[in-house]
Amino acid sequence: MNEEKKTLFSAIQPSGILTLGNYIGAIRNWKALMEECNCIYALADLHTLTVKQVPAQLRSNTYELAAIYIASGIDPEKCIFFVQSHVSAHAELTWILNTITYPGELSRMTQFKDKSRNHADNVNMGLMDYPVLMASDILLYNADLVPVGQDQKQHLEITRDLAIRFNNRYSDTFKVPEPYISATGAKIASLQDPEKKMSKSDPNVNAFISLNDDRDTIIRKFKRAVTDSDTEIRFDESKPGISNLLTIYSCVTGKTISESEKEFEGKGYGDFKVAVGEATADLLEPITKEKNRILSDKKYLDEVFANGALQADRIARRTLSKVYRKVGLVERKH
Ligand code: ATP
Ligand code: LTN
Repeated sequence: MNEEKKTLFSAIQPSGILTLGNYIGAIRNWKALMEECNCIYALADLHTLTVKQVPAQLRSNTYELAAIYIASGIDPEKCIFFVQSHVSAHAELTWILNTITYPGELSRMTQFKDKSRNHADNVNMGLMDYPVLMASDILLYNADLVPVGQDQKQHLEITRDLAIRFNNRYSDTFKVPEPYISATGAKIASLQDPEKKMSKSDPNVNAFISLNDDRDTIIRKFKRAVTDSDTEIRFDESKPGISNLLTIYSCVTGKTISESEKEFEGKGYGDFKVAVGEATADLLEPITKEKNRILSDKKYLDEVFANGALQADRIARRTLSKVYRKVGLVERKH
């Protein structure tokens, strides 16, 4: 690791096939940051267990997500790329941090409230403890920056609170991380309900673009996207559907919002929706192809995982030993 560069940590859950929202809000930024920072990226498989998973599906989703990352330009040679459950320090630090976390601050989290509602038959301790595991992920690596979407900002705040609380109680140990939320694409909305975020677990498949959708499906979903009854293609808070499509168009083409507005001046919603679909398909097609190629080589992915776990474990163990010492646990000598 280069000492002069900032350390950046992020993770994504292998809880299903990624959406365009995940790509724009997470992966794309991670790639851009790889040159500037020492990057550590994890597949947060332990987090996915907070809602019911089909075991075989979780395993295949984890490989699939790894292949998507690599196909999107996250080079495992240039960052530390690993599976969260391969580094046991994450679960171990969670236990210690749990002892300084109050139930009230966890039950207040928006994601906990939302997920408790959506998974009413399985409101488990893990779901409530989700932000503490996330704090452990980040604090083990002394990360300066954590790129996340807007929806994760609250979890970053609790991570900072826990770091400060621990440092105050036991002396300076953790670096207090900063969120890194990119200005555009921080929140891509659902195509069916532009007030909601685009989410891979949405029961309505027309609400999201999956990275596995083919060109025709992508275009069809954009054609069906919910918009208003106006005709003007203009970015405006009162026009969330069109504004979302403009954001997507600008993110996938690299054009600014005002360039995009100009391009479609005088054109109808129909033409615009097809153009957004075409541009999105142009971006995703080569990634999907490369992902399928990588996915057919499990041996390569297992090697990437083993190598990443080794590097991550070295850093995480060092932090965990320090924490164990600070809280008064007897050091294991051999
Ligand atoms: P789930 O639906 O299973 O809760 P999700 O689709 O919200 O999952 P996560 O795995 O929770 O995805 O998030 C992965 C990353 O993608 C996070 O950094 C998150 O902020 C970002 N992200 C998720 N959805 C969007 C979105 N609609 N727009 C922008 N970024 C997003
Ligand atoms: N909860 C995050 C995924 C995640 C994460 C992290 C993000 C797990 N651990 C640590 C940043 C840092 C989400 O994006 N849904």
